[in-house]
Amino acid sequence: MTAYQPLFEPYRLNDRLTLANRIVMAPLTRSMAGPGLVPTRAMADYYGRRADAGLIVSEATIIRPDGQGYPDTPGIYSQAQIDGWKQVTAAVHRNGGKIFMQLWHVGRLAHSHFTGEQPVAPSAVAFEGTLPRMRELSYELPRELGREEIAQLVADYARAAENAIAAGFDGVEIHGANGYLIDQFLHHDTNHRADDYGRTPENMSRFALEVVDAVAARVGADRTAIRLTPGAYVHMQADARDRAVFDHLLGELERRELAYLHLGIFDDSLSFDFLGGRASEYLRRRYQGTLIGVGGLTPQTASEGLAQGRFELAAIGRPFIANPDYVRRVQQAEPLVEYHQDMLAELV
Ligand code: FNR
Ligand code: 8K6
Repeated sequence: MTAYQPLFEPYRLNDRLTLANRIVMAPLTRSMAGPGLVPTRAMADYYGRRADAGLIVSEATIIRPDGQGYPDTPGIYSQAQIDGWKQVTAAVHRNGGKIFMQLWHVGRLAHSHFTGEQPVAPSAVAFEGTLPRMRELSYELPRELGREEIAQLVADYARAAENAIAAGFDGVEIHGANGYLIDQFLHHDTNHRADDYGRTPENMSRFALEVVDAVAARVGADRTAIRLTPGAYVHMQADARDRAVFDHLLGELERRELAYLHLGIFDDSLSFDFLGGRASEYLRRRYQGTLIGVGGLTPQTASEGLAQGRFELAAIGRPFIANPDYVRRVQQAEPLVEYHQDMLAELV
């Protein structure tokens, strides 16, 4: 028996996928890929150790070279990367787990230091600031994407999804959160376009939905998921008009019967006036499909959220870095090791 029973009930995502419990390992960038941005043996071991989570979402993985904004983040566009990821998915499956790949393009948060090119974005609006841990580098002014380039990006997301399935993943999560490329289309701060990708909720949702539809057409809606940050709280400024964009987008997403919708936020105790409360509450009101809650959850608050129907699955980020055996510790009501950012230096 456990004090946190709701976390340990199996969950049927859809006809294809059933998860052993409600605990999701959140996507966590670790910047540990090898040369060529190829996943390593150490990464396979790291994910394999955490396979008792009901679902693992991989660290954000770039769909093509110009999507890179941090050092040594893995990719999914070369054969060597696909082969590297095969070791990871094999380790997770061998230990009885399931794993989705998070598909990433950072848009204006890319840097020529990594890519050799000017970053691309919906609009030519720079993020004010310096790169994390690389203070000598300021973010650059991005170039506005042309329409053919947008179509190419959509195709590149679909190709990346296909590569992820070839590498043995159980599905893909499109990274539409935290101020990266897709999120840049969804907020007025970063989307100043005058064409049919800008100005109105329908237009501003268009890129996200085109990516979702292209990925779902390639790998199946039941293996396609998306992560969203309706309250712009990181890498951009909130604008009350963004609410209408998410209202529209969520209605469209619900009709598509995806594997799940995942909130992207560091702290879900934050309240957003223009969303009428917490980001998770806003999503729940607008979306009746499977929702993953996240953001400072403890075993206690995660269990309560599940029991109250505020979300169906609970994602755990930093505690999973500090506790490879998070699931076992919670099940046995053992104390957890506290996360510290120095733990990012090593894959344990
Ligand atoms: C993150 N987070 C994150 N989110 C995401 O969508 N893709 C990613 O690659 C990363 N990378 C990442 C790295 C590190 C070091 C941290 C701490 C966080 C956010 C993460 O998935 C999660 O939403 C937050 O950490 C909040 O959950 P916890 O940590 O409070 O359980
Ligand atoms: C050895 C170097 C490891 C560096 C990796 C860190 C990169 C983490 C990027 C994830 C996103 C972070 C966003 C910052 C959020 C602030 C929250 C309020």
